[in-house]
Amino acid sequence: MPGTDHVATHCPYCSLQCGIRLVSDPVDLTPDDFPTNRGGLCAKGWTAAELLGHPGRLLTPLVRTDRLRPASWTEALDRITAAIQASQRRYGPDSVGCFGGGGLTNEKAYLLGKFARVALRTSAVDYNGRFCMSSAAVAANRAFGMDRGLPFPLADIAETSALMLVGANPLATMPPAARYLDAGKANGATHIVIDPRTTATAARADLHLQPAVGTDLALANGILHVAIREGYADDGYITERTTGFDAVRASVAGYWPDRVERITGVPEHRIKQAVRTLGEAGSAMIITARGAEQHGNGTDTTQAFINLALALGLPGRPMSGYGTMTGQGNGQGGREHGQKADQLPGYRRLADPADRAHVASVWGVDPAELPGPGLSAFEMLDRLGTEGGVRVLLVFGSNPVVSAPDRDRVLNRLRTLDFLVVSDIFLSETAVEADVVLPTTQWAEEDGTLTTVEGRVVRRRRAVTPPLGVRDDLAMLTELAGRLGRGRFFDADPRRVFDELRRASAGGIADYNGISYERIDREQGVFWPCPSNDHPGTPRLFTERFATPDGRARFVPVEQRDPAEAPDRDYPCVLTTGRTMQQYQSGTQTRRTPTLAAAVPEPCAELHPDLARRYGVADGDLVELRSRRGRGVFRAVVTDGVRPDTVFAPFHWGGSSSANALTNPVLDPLSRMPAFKSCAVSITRVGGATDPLPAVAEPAGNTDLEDPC
Ligand SMILES: Nc1nc2c(c(=O)[nH]1)N[C@H]1C(S)=C(S)[C@@H](COP(=O)(O)OP(=O)(O)OC[C@H]3O[C@@H](n4cnc5c(=O)[nH]c(N)nc54)[C@H](O)[C@@H]3O)O[C@H]1N2
Ligand SMILES: Nc1nc2c(c(=O)[nH]1)N[C@H]1C(S)=C(S)[C@@H](COP(=O)(O)OP(=O)(O)OC[C@H]3O[C@@H](n4cnc5c(=O)[nH]c(N)nc54)[C@H](O)[C@@H]3O)O[C@H]1N2
Ligand code: SF4
Ligand SMILES: [Mo]
Repeated sequence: MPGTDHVATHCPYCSLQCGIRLVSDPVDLTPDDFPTNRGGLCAKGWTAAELLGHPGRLLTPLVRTDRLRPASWTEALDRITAAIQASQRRYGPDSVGCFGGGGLTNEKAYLLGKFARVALRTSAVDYNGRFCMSSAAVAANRAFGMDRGLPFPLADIAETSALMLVGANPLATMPPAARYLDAGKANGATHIVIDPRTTATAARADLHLQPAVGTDLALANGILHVAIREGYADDGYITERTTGFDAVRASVAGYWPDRVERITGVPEHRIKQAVRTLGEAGSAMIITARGAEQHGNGTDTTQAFINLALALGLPGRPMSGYGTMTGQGNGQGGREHGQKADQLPGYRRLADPADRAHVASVWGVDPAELPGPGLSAFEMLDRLGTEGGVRVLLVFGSNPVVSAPDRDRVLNRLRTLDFLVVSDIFLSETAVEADVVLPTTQWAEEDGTLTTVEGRVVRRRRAVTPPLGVRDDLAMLTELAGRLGRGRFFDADPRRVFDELRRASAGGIADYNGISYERIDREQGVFWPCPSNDHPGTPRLFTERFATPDGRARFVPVEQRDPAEAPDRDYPCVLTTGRTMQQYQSGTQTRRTPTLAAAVPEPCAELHPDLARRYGVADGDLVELRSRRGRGVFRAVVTDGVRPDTVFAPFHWGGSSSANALTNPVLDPLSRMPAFKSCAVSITRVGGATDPLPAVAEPAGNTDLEDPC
C-alpha cells in the first residue's frame, strides 16, 4: 500500500535538501515533514521522480572511436586506465586531473579527493563549488576562522527581528524556506532585500534596495558608516569578541551616504532606513548569496557585510548573525572533505604538515606521497591541454560546458584534451565531448550523506533499484583505483566510506567523528562539528567563541573597486545572470523533466521598458545579447522589475542560448570565483514573438545517439 513501504530520502537538487517520501512500485513521491521543509516542496522536488526511468537515461558506458558508441564496462574502464597510465608516464602525475561537484554525496566527494591524491597522485583536483560560494567561504574564514553556510538552523530565521538578504532570491531558489520568512513577518520582523531586480523575494520585503550590479561593497560600507555615526555600533561586543575594528572604522569613514548613493544608485534615505531597521532591532541577521558573491571582488564584498554584522554585534548572538545560502545539494559537505585543490577532509589543509600526517595515517600512506595544492577550477580548465596542464580529465557531477564562464574558451580547452571522461546520469553538453562516458546512479538509487545549508548532515537513502548497466561513482572510482594498482586503499561501500571520512575529519574544523548513519536516522540529521559519539552536534556556532586562534572574530577593511568590465559604447548594458525557479543549474536534469520543461521551455532575458524601447524590443521578441566573448539569443521579458541599466538572463541553457557564452572569466583574487554576475553586453532585436528560438542544444557533438532532451 502506498505510504506504508516508503523510504525517507531527500530531494536531488538544492542545499535545502527537502525531505521526500518515496514509494518505488508504482513510484509515488510525497513531501516529508523534515525540519528543513516541514512538508513543503518546490516544483523541482515534486517532479524529481520524472527522472527515474527517464528514456534519455544513460544505461551503458559510451566510448569514442570515431563517434560515441555503447561499450562494456570492461572496455570503458580499460580505455580510461590506459589513457591515465600513458599520460602519467609521459607527462607526469599532474597531467591527469579530476573535476568534482557540490551535488556529490559526502562519500563521493571524499573518495574523489582521495582517488586524486592516492590513486592518481595528482595535485589537479577541484570542483564546481569554486563557482558557487567560494568567496563567502574565504570571507567567513578570514573573519570567523570557519566557514559553514548558516551558523544557525533555518528555523531561527523565523525568530529574528530584522533580516537583510543580499543578492539572494530564496523564493525562487529555495521556495519551501519561504515559510521561515513568512513566519518571521508574522512575528513582526522587518525584511530588507538588496537586489538589482524586484524578485519575488524583494517584492515581499519591507525595504528593497536596488543597487547597480557589483556595487554592494560600497553599499555595505555606507550602511556601516551611517550605523557608526548614529551610534548603533555595539562597543561592548566589539571590545570583547572582535579585533581590528579601528581599521574598518577608518576605512568606511569616506563612504558618505551621498557618495554611496552616487556609486550604487540607492537613495540616501533608504540607506538610513536600512541602518535604523538593523540598528534598532533586538536581533538581526545578514545573509548573502550569489548576487553579492559572484563578482571579481566577491570575497571583499562578503567581508563588508560581515564587518557590518560584527559592528552591530550580531554573530553568535541569539537569533542573530551572518550567514550565506549554500546552493548545491551538498554544497556544504562538498567543500569540506577534500575535492578542493588545497584541501584534505574535515577542512584540513594540504599545505599543513600536521594535517597531511593525520590524513595520511587514516589512508595508510606516507604523508610524503601526498601531492601539494593544485589550481582552482577555472584555472585548471583554462590550462587543459597546455604545457604543464591537465591532459586527461575526469569529470564527476558537473557540466562545465554550460556552467563555467566564457563557454567558448572552456569548450576549446576541453577539445584540446588527450582524453575526457565524464560520469553522468544523462548525456550532458560536457558528456557529448567525452572520450568515455560512464553512466551513474541517481539520487533515489543510492545511499550516502549530504550536508544542508544549515550544516545538518542528512542521509540520502536508496528507494529504487538502479537500472542494469549503471554503477555508482564510488564503484567506478574503486574499480579504477584497482586497475591503477591502488585498489587496497579503496572501498565502494558508502557506510564504510563515511566511517573512514569520520576518522579523517576527526580533530579538523569540519569534525564529523561523532556522526553515524544511525544517529542521523534517530536525530533527523546531525549538525557538525560533532567530535564524539556523545557530543550533541552544533546547530549554533560562535555562541562562546569564534574559531580563530584567539577566539575573536576579525574585522577586515575592504574598499569598493570598479567592476572588471564596465559598460562602454560598444557594450552599453550590464548583464547579470542567475536562476529561475523551475530550472536547476546547467539544466541537465530539469530540462529533461517534462513538467518543468513545459513550464519554462525557453531562457528569458529580463529588460526594463526604457531599455527595451531604446532597442526597439517588445515583450516576447527575440534578442541577441553580445559580449566581448560571445553571443546568445533569449526571449525578451519586458519588466520594470529590473534596473534600467541591467539585463538579467538565466544560465540553465547551453547552445545558442548560453548565458555563459557571454560571461567574463575574471577571477576574484582570493577565492578564484568567476564574475558570473557582471559583464558588459550589447542588445539587438533578432526576431518577433512568434519566431522560435534557435535550437538550445549544444552543436551535434559528434554522436548518433538519440537524446530526447
Ligand atoms: N530554481 C533553482 N534553485 C536553485 C538553483 C537553481 O539552479 N535553480 N541552484 C542552487 C544553487 S547551486 C545556488 S548557488 C543557489 C543560488 O541562489 P541565489 O543566490 O538566491 O540565486 P541567483 O539567482 O544566482 O542570485 C540571486 C540574486 O542575485 C541578484 N543579483 C545579481 N547581481 C547582483 C548584484 O550585483 N548585487 C546583488 N545584491 N544582487 C545581485 C539576482 O538578481 C538574483 O535575484 O540556488 C540554489 N537553488
Ligand atoms: N552564468 C552563471 N553561471 C553559473 C552560475 C550563475 O549564477 N551564473 N552559478 C554557478 C553555480 S553557483 C554553480 S553551483 C554551478 C553549477 O553548475 P554545474 O556544475 O554544471 O551543475 P549541475 O548542472 O548541477 O551539474 C551536475 C551534473 O552532474 C550530473 N549529476 C548529478 N548528480 C550526479 C552524481 O551523483 N554523480 C555524477 N557523476 N553526476 C551527477 C547532472 O546530471 C549534471 O549534468 O554553476 C555556476 N555557473
Ligand atoms: S527547495 Fe531545493 S531541496 Fe527543496 S524541493 Fe526545491 S529543489 Fe528540492
Ligand atoms: Mo551554486
